Amino acid sequence: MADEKGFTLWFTGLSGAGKTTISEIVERELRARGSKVEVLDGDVVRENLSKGLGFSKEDRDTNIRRIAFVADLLSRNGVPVITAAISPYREIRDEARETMGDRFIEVFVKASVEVCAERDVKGLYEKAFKGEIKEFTGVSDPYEAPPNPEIVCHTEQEAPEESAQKLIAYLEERELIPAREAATV
Ligand code: ADX
Repeated sequence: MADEKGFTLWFTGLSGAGKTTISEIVERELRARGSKVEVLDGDVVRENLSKGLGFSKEDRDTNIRRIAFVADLLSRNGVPVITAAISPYREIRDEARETMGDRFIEVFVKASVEVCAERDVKGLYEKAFKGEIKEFTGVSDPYEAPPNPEIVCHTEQEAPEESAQKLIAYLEERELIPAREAATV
């Protein structure tokens, strides 16, 4: 896509809420439209850019500030970015918003601790409830929900595809991506 507009879809939500799943669908859809979108996923970032960081408030803040730094660099150069990290602290998300201004689009991927624990895709909630993992978001560590996100994905009721479609529609609405051309017969 020539002359793409840069923006950052900033996902926030509990582990297991659906951030990675939705981000993958949106990424696929944007790429299918010729976009140079990049994804910064918490689990992946922690394997490289943030390797060695843990889950204290200080380490999480460092992780999120690094993600915001890269998202800002890319998005201000016309590259669409999707970030998918828990990003539990409001103040640090607001810092990212401050830096990126209009380019920052906060997406609350919303599911309760109970539902995420029931899904327990990675088996981490079980360990967290037993106390085998300390400082686990939503169980033994805080999660500060965004008061005014641009978009909320209610993943307890919506399928990931529906959430992704909602995001695509929002981006089209704001003319950050071109509307899909009607299929020709
Ligand atoms: S963040 O708080 O710094 O934004 P991030 O999204 O990068 O977190 O990483 C969260 C992922 O790390 C979770 O999806 C989970 O797989 C794993 N994890 C391991 N320990 C914890 C913990 N104590 N709290 C939350 N997630 C954890």
